[in-house]
Amino acid sequence: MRIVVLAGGIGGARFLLGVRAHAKTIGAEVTAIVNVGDDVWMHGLRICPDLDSVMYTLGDGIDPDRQWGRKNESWNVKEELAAYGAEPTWFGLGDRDIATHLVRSTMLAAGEPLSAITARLCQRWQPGITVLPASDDRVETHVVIQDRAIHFQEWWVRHKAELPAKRFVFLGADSAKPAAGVLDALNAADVVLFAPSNPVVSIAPILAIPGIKEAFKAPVVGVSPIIGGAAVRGMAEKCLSAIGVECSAAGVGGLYAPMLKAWLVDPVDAQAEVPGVNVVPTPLWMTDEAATVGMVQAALRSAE
Ligand code: GDP
Ligand code: FO1
Ligand code: CA
Repeated sequence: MRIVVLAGGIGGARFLLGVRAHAKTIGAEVTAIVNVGDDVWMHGLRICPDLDSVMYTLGDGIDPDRQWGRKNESWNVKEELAAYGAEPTWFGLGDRDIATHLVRSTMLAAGEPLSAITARLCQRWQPGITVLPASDDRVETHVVIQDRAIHFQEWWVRHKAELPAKRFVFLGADSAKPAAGVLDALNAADVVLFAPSNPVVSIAPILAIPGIKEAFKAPVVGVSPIIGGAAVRGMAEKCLSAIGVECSAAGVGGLYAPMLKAWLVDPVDAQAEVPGVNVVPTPLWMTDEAATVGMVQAALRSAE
């Protein structure tokens, strides 16, 4: 069996731990198609937060408290940059993490595509699944605030999502192509899962790349990141309100409805209705790997 998962950072990575565990027991192959909309240049380095969250989480290198960057991190370079007054000072690159960005940026400068670079980085982290960027082209999420647009990281990290967002723009998406391997994975898939990732800034930028949605031939099952009208963590409420979608399991399911065969919601949202979609209540708290495996099993059952 071949399972393809669309994923963002933390929610995507934690879901993939469960997908990988279940795939091992049934002998399935897993490919993750990961959002690149958060990617950014900082201090001359290319940072890919969602790819790195997936890679570090599955490779047991993620910081368990922050849930981004490396565990056992030190911050000497950050302090030295601050001593030079080098902007941006609001974005923290840890010393260990910087090694990843150096390898990536050097390979980009040599003309390598992000998909090949990610495969190279994964040789070290051995995630046990195939990790693909959604695109090898530059696709970047920018946030339209009052009178201008700023990079998603500036909105989220610098301004802590406190500047009201009018809309989100995926710069470059229109002319971007799916990364090497993405369409092949979708064409060969037996099932496509949407991780419980942020629908607006993690899943939408993947779906905005022409050719990806069109390549869904297998049944698609989505998992709600919203439980009881709230995001489990992160900024989904603010993102959904910016695009005028109710922050609820039904609201997010409605966004994906034309693509979905089934939509997993937590039992507290059992009443949610998504026209034309089989709504499946099942516990959606990824408290540990076993709980997440239960979600994956329910998702695979509802694809049948
Ligand atoms: P990011 O890129 O690091 O923001 O991570 P994602 O976009 O992949 O995931 C963020 C989403 O994960 C948030 O909207 C959360 O609501 C969701 N999430 C986090 N933990 C859980 C959980 O245990 N269960 C469910 N259903 N969603 C979760
Ligand atoms: N998040 C923060 O809140 N502050 C930071 O300084 C920060 C640095 C950072 C560096 C590398 C990386 O891969 C992620 C980093 N993040 C940081 C997380 C990231 O900004 C966002 O949480 C994600 O892009 C949302 O998915
Ligand atoms: Ca993200």
